[in-house]
Amino acid sequence: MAEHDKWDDIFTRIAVPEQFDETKSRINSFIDSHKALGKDVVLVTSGGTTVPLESRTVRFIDNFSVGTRGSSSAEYFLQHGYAVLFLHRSRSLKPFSRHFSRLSVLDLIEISCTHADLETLTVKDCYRAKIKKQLSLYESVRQSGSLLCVEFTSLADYLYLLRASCQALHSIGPKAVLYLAAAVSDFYIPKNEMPEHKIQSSDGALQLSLQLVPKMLKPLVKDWVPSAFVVSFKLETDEQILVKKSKDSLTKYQHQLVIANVLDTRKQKVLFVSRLSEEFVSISSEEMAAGIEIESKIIPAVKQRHHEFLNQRQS
Ligand code: 9Z3
Repeated sequence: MAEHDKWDDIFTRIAVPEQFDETKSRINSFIDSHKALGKDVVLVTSGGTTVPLESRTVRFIDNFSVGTRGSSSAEYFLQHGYAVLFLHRSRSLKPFSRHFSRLSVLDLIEISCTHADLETLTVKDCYRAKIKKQLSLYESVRQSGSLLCVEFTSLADYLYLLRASCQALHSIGPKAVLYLAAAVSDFYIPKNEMPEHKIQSSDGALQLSLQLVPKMLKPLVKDWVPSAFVVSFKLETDEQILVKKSKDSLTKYQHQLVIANVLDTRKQKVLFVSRLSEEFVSISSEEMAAGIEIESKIIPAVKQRHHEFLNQRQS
């Protein structure tokens, strides 16, 4: 089967997300409003996908990604003037609220007594400045309407929503950036091969047969958003194969940039691989200790390359 047909085929083999039409209209309105303003728009994908083992899902296959890269990158894109369509795994980290992900609401507030019988809930002093800072950033983004968060859980949700987002972004041409940081499963179980009910352990040891997910970058670059600036991520655990695999990906899919990272060092260094160059973006141990995030350096570097790409298209 030709690659293109495999892609069409997979959409018939996976379940359509709940409320797909409503979500699609939210995405379309968001893109249309920013198109009217002439803004650059980035689609940031973030977090891992689940692969259900049963239709009425009790068990699923998952991966490590919590969405740090995607959620922090979204904040820096907003700071750099982009509107952000944030396609993220449900309950993974989100821009602004991510700064409090290790805390529960019960850690943040306390009961204080102002008068004898009057109890009020107040934010603890030690968190006040941090909350105020994130709240005011969040509020200004909310008022400008420059962030739309859309959730996925399963691989099927992700694929449908990715395609719908790309088709909407197509209308803004090279002003669109795709920043594909989500850790997407390479394997899935087609819906007609999935048992409806919970798999019973009384049936003995479980053997799974998973199908390969066709690589989505192919139709994405070729058909869905052919004039956008496309950034994919390449994750490996073995640094030795990273550059070759990134270059192979660029050759195969013909997109603009691969950001290559190794699992253990991904928060400290990444390698930008393009057709003409390879360049490290990193932060020092001192910067890391001071709370500087690598995404604060990645995003300006992506923006610079995106704008060079835009200038080439316009000249
Ligand atoms: C990445 O490489 C991201 O940087 C991470 C971020 C998933 C490592 P966290 O969420 O992690 O901050 O904890 N994303 C892409 C991973 C991936 O599956 N890439 C595919 C591949 O390497 C190609 S698109 O084959």
